[in-house]
Amino acid sequence: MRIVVPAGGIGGARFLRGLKAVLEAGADPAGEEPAITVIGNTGDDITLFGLRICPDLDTVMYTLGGGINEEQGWGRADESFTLKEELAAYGMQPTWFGLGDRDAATHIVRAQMMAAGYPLSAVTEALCDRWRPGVRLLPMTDDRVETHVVVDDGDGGRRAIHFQEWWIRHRAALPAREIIGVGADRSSPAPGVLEAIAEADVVLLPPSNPVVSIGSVLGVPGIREALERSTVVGVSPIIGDAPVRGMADACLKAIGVETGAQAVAEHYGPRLLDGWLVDKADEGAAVEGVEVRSMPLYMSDPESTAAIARAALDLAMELKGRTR
Ligand code: FO1
Repeated sequence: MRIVVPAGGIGGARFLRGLKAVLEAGADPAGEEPAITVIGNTGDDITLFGLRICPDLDTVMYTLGGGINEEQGWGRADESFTLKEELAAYGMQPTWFGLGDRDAATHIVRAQMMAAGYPLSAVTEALCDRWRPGVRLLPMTDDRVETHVVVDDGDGGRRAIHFQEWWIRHRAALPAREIIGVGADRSSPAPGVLEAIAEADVVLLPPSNPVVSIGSVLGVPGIREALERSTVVGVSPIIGDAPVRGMADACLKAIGVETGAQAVAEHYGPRLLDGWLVDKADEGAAVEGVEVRSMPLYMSDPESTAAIARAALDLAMELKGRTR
């Protein structure tokens, strides 16, 4: 059973932990050695203090590798911030980014390998040699793609700021007039991405941010088209009229999509989606050409998360059977 999961940060990582639990429980319908390939969003990446920081790749790697700060959902457990304090003491900007000491080692390894000419995919593989996440973690592209957010500049004009500044410093409270994947149109899928999608039995879209996480992965030319040829089941990141976590509503508003389980499925579209899991609160959701099923979607603990992953996998296998 080969499963491909395009993923962002916290929601995607937790969903993957549940999916791993389902497959490790031997509940694998096809009976083969299960293999999960994650296509990680790199649009959140930022260069700070000479370091290349890849929040969504690191969140997946730490969460599945056992090093994540569980309460925050990002960064390392048992973290300290001495480096951050020392940089601030020198007046270095920015001070709003929570750069942890343990986390910094990851970024130093990455910066050193990239400076030596290794592509991000090779760096990610090397970092995963330590963390052993139990999935194959591929960046969506080895090219530089960064999500920037266009906001009002207060003088009647507009300016673009890096997604991380908008997300962390401004808590996504500045109305986003536009969200741009800088470099996306010139990027190409990282080595192995299109092959993994072509060989996948099913593709699962976790409840990651549909705009800046899943949307960024779909924005790499060639990836959406490849996914459309597979059997895809998504899990709604919106329950009722609010995101389960994070600030997906602020992102959806920026692209003119209503914050709703049905609206997000319509945004992904029936060419991409074969199935869509919604929470009981959204039971009435109906999308032309998409098989909608409802179940409790709060990933409140490992058991409920595994149940969601199980339901998504079962629906995908059911729909795959139909389209064969
Ligand atoms: N999120 C915050 O809200 N505050 C932070 O200071 C912060 C630092 C940070 C450092 C490394 C990293 O991998 C993630 C970090 N995040 C922080 C989370 C990050 O902004 C988001 O998780 C993703 O970019 C969106 O999924």
